[in-house]
Amino acid sequence: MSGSVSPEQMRQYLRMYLVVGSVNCQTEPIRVVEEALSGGATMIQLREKGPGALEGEAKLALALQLQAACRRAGVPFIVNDDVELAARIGADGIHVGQDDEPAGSIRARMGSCILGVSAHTVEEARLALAQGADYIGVGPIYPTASKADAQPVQGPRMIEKMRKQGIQLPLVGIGGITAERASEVIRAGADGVAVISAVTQAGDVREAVQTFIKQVGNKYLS
Ligand code: TZP
Ligand code: MG
Repeated sequence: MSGSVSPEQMRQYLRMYLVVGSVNCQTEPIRVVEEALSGGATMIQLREKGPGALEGEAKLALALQLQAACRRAGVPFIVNDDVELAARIGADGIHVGQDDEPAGSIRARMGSCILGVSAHTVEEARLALAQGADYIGVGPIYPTASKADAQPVQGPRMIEKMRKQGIQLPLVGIGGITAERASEVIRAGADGVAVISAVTQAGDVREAVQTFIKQVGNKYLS
């Protein structure tokens, strides 16, 4: 069982997926998110992790602020890992890794929300599908400084391999993706790119998002 979002809609949401936490931002996260939304970001994930990450009420307040901006823009708001927070605020979705609560139990708990799962192998991708994932995140595709405990770099070939082996789930690449590398990730079979630093560290966030969107293109509408 997957969520209420069709695979076609899910692929659209994945095109320019901004993953963001206060730790990644040089300015207020809400400013980064507002600018990214004005540039056309298609989905936003709050990933509040790492040294200095907000907790408790401060994290809740940030989540509510970002969620409100996403609602105004009509863009889904996803929470990383924290199922309690996602449930409490009625987030549009939740993204979990292999070491988090199993996707199947989240699906049972959260009903028809968007459920994303990180997958590093074809087997993990198949399991994610069986457990009701709406999309998988595959990475790190390239070296990244944004995730301390990242798995080994896979390159776009892992995406190619998953597609060749019959994984049809909506799929987003993540890890070290820049606008220059985005088309390579899409050519490998991804529906979109999930990005932290290339957007959050950009001098002009709106422009950075717009450049990504041009590179990703839209293979479904053309
Ligand atoms: N998962 C795999 S790589 C990564 C996550 C959360 C970090 C991506 O950040 P960046 O800055 O886009 O490389
Ligand atoms: Mg996790």
